[in-house]
Amino acid sequence: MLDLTGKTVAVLGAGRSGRAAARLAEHCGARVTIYDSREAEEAVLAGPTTGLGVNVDLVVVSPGIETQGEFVQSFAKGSGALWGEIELAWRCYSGKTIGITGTNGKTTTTELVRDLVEATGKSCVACGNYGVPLSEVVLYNSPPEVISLELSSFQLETIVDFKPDVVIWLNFSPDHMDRYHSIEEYREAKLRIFDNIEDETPVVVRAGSKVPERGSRITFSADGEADWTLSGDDILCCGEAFVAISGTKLRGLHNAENLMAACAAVEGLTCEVARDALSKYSPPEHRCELVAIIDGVEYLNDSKATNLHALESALRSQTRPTVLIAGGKQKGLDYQPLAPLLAGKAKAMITFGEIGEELYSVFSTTVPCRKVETLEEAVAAAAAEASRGDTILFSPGTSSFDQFNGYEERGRAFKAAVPRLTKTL
Ligand code: UMA
Repeated sequence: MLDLTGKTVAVLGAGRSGRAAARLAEHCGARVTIYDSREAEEAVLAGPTTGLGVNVDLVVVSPGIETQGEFVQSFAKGSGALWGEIELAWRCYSGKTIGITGTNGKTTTTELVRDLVEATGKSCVACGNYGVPLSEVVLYNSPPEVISLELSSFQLETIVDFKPDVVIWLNFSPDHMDRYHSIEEYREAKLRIFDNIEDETPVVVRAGSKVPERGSRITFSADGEADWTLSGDDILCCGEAFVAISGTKLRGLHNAENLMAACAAVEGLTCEVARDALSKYSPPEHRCELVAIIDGVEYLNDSKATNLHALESALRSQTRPTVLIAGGKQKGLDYQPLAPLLAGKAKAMITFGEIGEELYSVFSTTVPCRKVETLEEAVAAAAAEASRGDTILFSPGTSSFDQFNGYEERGRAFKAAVPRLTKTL
């Protein structure tokens, strides 16, 4: 364990990762104060305390706080080191770290890696941006042998020596433009996952990704040449069938890629072990989740799709005629690039919410389109358009805050609307 005896530590942010980091730093012997510029309600240790610019030996920053902002910088000036919560926790962990980043698919892949590692007989915990701070896991009575660590760009911004034993780079597309000045800045933050890796470190990347030529590369792709590829229903490893997607509850080409990346990252995994583990895996809610099959129509809940890339990847993944439901909060995104894919994949589109009118005017010349106000109306309208063998895909492509408190609530509303519809059919 890291020795911080006699050191002063300022933890910035009294959220989940800040509180866990404070407990960990205290466990390492430090004198810790938590500072929160938004005065979080929950009191922890000697804080939270508001304040600026105290000089300490170590500043530990929560991922949600802007690194270049005044709050962090006022502590950084005159203090010793500045680490993110991940850096602190990783320095206290002696097991194997599988670091997973990308814009979309991180959570599913993080869970798949955890289940596959466990299937090989090792203990593993999914953590990081996944929801459980690494600092919490490190303080377990018996920490796991392996961690499946979901990493956001926010967390990677503040690493120093952090070095995963395996890297998974899933994909990259614009996101978090409320935090970064440019896409390049967002990309730079994410690319930091490669900063400290060694030549022999396995790096699992989507074929064609523009990432540094570092580590020992293993590629995957559902639609091109790679070490891990897709042929019909089968995921192939170096041309040999490894697992069948139909043997899992995962749907869509993007999930096929998540599967490939996870299988590629787990040492000592045989296809027998993988098939058994994957047949038991239930995908996270709200990510192309199969909700119901009613009169031969599949209803997929992809409420987690809060940006255009996630919508595109869900739509591209569909292999049946698709009625798309999209809409939600106006985030100022440009939806026009979706038109060619929509023309090729969707038989109809239902738009709703704050952005419903705009989506309707952009796409009504591309596909048969209907605009409604609420999600419940959208489900009924989609059902009226769909026939046996079709898929109704709810992939909003923007956030939910015009009508809901987050994508989870929105996804639950979609699921609640589907059985209601069964009764009226
Ligand atoms: N705060 C300040 N000043 C600021 C901003 C925030 O003092 O300028 C304080 C808030 O008052 C609050 C605390 O900081 O008390 C919140 O810290 P935080 O935003 O870092 O949130 P945590 O609760 O610590 O959760 C973080 C991650 N949150 C973010 O990155 C925004 C969680 O990811 C992560 O699961 C958790 O650590 C455990 O590791 C969530 C997330 O939304 C799921 N991630 C983004 C995403 O997936 O898109 C990147």
